[in-house]
Amino acid sequence: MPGVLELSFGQYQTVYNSLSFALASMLATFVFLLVVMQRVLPRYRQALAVSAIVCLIAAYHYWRIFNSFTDAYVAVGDGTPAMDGVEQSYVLVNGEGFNEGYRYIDWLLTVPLLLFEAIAVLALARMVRRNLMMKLIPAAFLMIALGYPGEISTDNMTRGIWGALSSIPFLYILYVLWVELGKSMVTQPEQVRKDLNGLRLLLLATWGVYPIAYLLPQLGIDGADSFVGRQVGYSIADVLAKCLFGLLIYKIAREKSFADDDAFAVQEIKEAPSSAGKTAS
Ligand code: RET
Repeated sequence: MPGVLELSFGQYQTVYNSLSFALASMLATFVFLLVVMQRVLPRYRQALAVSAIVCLIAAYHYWRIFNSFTDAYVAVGDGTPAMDGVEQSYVLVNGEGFNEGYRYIDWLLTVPLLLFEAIAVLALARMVRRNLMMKLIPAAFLMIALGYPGEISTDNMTRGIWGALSSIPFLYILYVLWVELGKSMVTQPEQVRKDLNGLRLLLLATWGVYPIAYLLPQLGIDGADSFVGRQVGYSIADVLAKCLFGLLIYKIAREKSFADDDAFAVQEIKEAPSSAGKTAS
């Protein structure tokens, strides 16, 4: 818990809007994925279903985080901000702390599912898939469980130690995705290979934001600034890692469906003449 923290009006609004933006994005992506589910072959629908579930779980948690935030902070001063020249600010009410736990529970559920959907969309042989999941899922659990004690600590040393421990499974996940998944990519059609590469880059770029946001206090950014930075950083990274990632999974599933089944491709192109079937839309 960040202790007694005072947020300026602008800082309060920034966190409020980031959480609200993330909640809206998760809900919209959830609906979108459900609607387009029929536009890929049945064998790829599981990946889309998992992606939709990830967005729903996240929407629920963002709703809880949002409420926890608005309950935890109360306005002090009665003037409207900037109108009477006195900045209104928000303080954390004692005893009603902002609960960072929702975020970690969300990750505990969604990170393994995200890894599952990335593997599922490849439609690899059962043993290869099993092998990858057996490595990735325990590592994802460890990464998040080890990060949490540091997240709720106000002591930089404690934060650093748990952060370093959590980074070990994090690096292992990146290694498995890069090296082991790379081997499976060789057998994929050309366009799918390109998209998968994009997926891995997106994963690296967005997953990299989490440890950086976590490290803000260590980087000399303290108190309210670090709290706001973390909330904004985690929210944006979550939207990219869940929503954008889900949309890319859909694109890959659609391309693979076209590549696997000519009749399905022809049927889909007839139904969607503007897309001309060259780029999956
Ligand atoms: C922590 C603690 C500090 C060290 C590291 C971390 C990594 C977190 C990651 C979270 C990814 C979450 C995703 C959620 C989307 O659903 C726990 C912040 C390495 C990589 C992808």
